[in-house]
Amino acid sequence: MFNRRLTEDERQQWVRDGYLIIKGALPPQDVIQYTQAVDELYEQNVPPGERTDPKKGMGCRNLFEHNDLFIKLIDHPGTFGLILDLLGSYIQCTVSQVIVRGVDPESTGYIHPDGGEAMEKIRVSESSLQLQVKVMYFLTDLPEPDMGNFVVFPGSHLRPWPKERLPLGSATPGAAQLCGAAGDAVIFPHALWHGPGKNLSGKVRKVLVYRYNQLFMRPWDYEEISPQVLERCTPRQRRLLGDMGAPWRPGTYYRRPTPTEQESLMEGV
Ligand SMILES: O=C(O)CCC(=O)C(=O)O
Repeated sequence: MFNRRLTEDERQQWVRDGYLIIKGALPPQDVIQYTQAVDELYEQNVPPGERTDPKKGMGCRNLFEHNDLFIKLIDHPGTFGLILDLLGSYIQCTVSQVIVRGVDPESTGYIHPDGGEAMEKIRVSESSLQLQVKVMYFLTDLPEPDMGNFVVFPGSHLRPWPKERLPLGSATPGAAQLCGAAGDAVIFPHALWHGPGKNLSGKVRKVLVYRYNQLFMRPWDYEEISPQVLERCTPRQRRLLGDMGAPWRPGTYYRRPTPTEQESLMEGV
């Protein structure tokens, strides 16, 4: 089922640069459907008079409540095999987010590692599973820089985060603005210095961001997923949203809930 697994070259690139670009992670049909779903959210969140203003961005989280398409993306065949290769299978999907980034010529960007005050000081070694991995799906073609591209500092996942040197931006030496096409995805760990670049393109840039963590970490977007959403999920998706299939007991999020459940949910890998 999961048609993309990490190749040896990709593993080496991940260790060295700290990110991977997955060309065509979403097929064209999916790009159309997800763009429509994002546009619907934009209409719900942005007042009619402001929708034609390319400066008007939007952020929206916990997408599962809004549209079942966003549930499907939890274990999308174009990326989920890679998530399992990088994190192992004791994981939870802890963020689902739309970011529509408006035109913003003055922006210096917002470069950061993920996870907040404590997690930004933690870096895993090259032989470790990751603590967290994010997948950003481009829904907009980004053929050149300064279109609101995602900015990364290759190799920065191996270095301490230099808080005292802030702000870093897309013009800072070492920064790389990632170009690509709608449907491509970038996968990156929490420790990589990253953020949005300037958008001078005259139009908004749309992405979807899904974050996966080890099961023993807390979700970011929600405390618990609603029963209404869980009802609409497959067993694997429910498990990936933290439903362990049994009431909580000590150790629930540290060990497999039953001897066979974990393996059966990852079948087809
Ligand atoms: O919108 C962007 O390009 C940046 C998103 C980001 O920094 C994040 O998801 O952590």
